[in-house]
Amino acid sequence: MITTIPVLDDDPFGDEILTDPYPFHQRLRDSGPVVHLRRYGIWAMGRYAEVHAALTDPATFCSSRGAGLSDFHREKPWRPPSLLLEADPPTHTATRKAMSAVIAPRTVRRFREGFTASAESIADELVARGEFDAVTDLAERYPLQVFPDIVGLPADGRENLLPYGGLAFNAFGPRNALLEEALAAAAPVQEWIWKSCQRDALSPDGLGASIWAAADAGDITHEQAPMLVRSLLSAGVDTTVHGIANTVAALAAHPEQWAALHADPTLAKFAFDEALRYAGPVQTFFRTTTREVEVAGTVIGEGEKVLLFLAAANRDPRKWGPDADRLDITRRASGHVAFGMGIHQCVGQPIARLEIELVLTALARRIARLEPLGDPVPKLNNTLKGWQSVPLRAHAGG
Ligand code: OVM
Repeated sequence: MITTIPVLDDDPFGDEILTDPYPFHQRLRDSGPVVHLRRYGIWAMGRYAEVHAALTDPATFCSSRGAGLSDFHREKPWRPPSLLLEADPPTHTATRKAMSAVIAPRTVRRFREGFTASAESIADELVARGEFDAVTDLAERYPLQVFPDIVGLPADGRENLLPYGGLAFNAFGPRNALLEEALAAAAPVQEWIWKSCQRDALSPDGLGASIWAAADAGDITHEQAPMLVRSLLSAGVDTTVHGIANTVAALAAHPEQWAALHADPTLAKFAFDEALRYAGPVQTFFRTTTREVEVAGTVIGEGEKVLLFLAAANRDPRKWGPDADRLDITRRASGHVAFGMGIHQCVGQPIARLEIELVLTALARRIARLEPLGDPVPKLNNTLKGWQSVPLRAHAGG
């Protein structure tokens, strides 16, 4: 069978698509299961079936050549590659196992009390104020209040966490203005991050110290320990900030969905998964082919970059039905790929889920109606979809 390969000229890292990616996602999915993006000479997949299949076949779609556009076989990475995200088995296996043990559900359960207190005090304050910005007053504040403490980071310099995350996620894209701008101010940020990954910078009771203890136990090496702490700092802040902002923004834009959540705040868990399906922070990740592979009739050569559109897969009507573009907190959203899928699926998930469940519950209990006070302002990043500002008014309710 001869199939013609669909070719698109769009720039998925251009301002237009980053601002509103969903029309492009639909064109991508409808163009075919595998599409060539001429501008970058790469392949792209936007349908759930193929994205899921690629994520769960790491032997063919590898990560050690980078999870971004840059091929680590051809270009020097902007930082030493992550031992988790940018590694394949068998290297990945030991580091992943150690990190999963550090972030075990049993450990994360101990954070519930502290996270709840933080979430409730912020929610109380926002309700008392009435008007607030869901990004600066909530989504950026709460994770920064709880996460650095559980890692055991030094008190000074935490303002470097958001710029570092922004840089790390921009760095998966091309060297466009977004990445250049993030790199321009990066040196002191990177210095602080690396210093904070060392044993002597970390409090003795945090997740950072647990990673170092895993090195003492021989589960990982002492050279690997600071690199795994770096993974916590790279992936642990911006993701949850954007996840909270996107969830609150989506629910505020759908008053009937917020009303349903307020009526039954135990729906917070489901509402969050649905919001992640509907508007996930991490829009895309790359893989690189380790061999020639046929996908749905299209042959992709060895050493090719493949851009997986997680956010497009999460709205694929072939998977989610004709109303895939609709936010519906009663939907069974499990199976979405906002956290990825397979061996690289987000290892920090228990922390992220706990954070957002508790903050959303605190808000849902107190706020009957969330009134948008103007258009949200998008925040552009080569990988993360989110907002710079989401002005809201909270209407208290019993
Ligand atoms: C890492 C990492 C993992 C996931 C996402 C990410 C910046 C980084 O291990 O450093 O984004």
